[in-house]
Amino acid sequence: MGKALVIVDVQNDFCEGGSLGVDGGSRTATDISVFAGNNPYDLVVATRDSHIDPGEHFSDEPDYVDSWPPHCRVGTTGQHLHDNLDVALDAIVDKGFYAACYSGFEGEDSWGRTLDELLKLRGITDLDVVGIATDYCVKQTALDAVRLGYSTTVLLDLTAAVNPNNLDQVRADLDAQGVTVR
Ligand code: VGL
Repeated sequence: MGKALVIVDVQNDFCEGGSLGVDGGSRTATDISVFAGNNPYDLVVATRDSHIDPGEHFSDEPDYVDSWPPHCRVGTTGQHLHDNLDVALDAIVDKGFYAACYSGFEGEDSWGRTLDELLKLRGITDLDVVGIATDYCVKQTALDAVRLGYSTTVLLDLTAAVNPNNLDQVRADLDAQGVTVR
């Protein structure tokens, strides 16, 4: 068995000062870095939201559920990983060039390998999922992971939510599908 750390969307636009900044985003980046320094994994992968023209995912009047202010545009610093994320990454997976993509499993690395392919190549069976946002991309990545057969844990203290009021529901949804929440 192998165990991977999947770091979801710890990007400038999702941290304080970004176009879709989430409270606690930059602190989460720091905390993940400390955690990763103290806890060895067989593989460490970061995902990035990477938009070119994601259609109705962007809106001038966003509802913050299905539509959002423009964020993480390819070629802008908003799309870059946050400076506080100081982790040796084995791979980066980009998602969402032309459509909304909440799950890291919908992305590919620069060789065109999906996250699932990358994990299988390295014999990974277990995943810890951390990052931003708890109630969107972290949740969807973890749900896809269990669907694909990975033993999956979300480390809640190493996540930041768009809407902290969603957290009870997120816990319930993850728990119902067999994701461990710690
Ligand atoms: C995300 C809202 C819109 C996320 C991405 O990374 O959780 N949230 N796009």
